[in-house]
Amino acid sequence: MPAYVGLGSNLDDPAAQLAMALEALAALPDTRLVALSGRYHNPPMGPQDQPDYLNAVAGLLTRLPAEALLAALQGIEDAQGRRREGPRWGPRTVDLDLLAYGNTRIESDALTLPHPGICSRPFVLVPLAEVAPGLHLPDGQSVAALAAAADATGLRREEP
Ligand code: A4P
Ligand code: MG
Repeated sequence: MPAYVGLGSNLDDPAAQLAMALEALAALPDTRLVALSGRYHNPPMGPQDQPDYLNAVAGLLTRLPAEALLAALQGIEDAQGRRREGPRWGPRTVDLDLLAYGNTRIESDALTLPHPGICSRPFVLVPLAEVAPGLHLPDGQSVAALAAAADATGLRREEP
């Protein structure tokens, strides 16, 4: 199954946090890391009294079920010292969001697919369109079109 993971960090050397998370993604069982966007510096969404974020999107091919993949992502967050207390949208060492898992739609307590933030977040749309320009969300929206219409003024791209 093709799956897309959004990575974000704004604490404890974000570039190193993203690199570590990518290594862990590449090492997941029954999973291959097949695509990686550039890294984007951008100002925080949510509380403004926190450092800027570094965001990227990874493309996976996986045989893990969606729930198991989410659990694995949370395991990587925990291994990198992610603390779950603190304000909503507060700073974090690493945040791994499962953006899309094939064409699957899920709405359970633990997992919403596609991730509800995709359409409103330029720091997700722009790197996602980079790795998956032909992707359509289950409702038919084109990720490339959404990215082209997004306000990307705050995004500054670095090579992967
Ligand atoms: N969950 C449900 N569906 C999913 C999914 N598709 N992927 C549940 C990941 N998690 C999913 O997540 C809270 C719960 O969501 C989990 O228990 C999981 O079962 P979390 O990562 O523990 O909490 P969170 O990340 O603090 O909450 P939230 O509301 O998901 O925050 P976001 O949306 O991740 O936003 N600004 C910039 N510039 N860049 C960023 O990356 N990120 C955030 C966090 C805030 N501001 C940012 C950025
Ligand atoms: Mg999250």
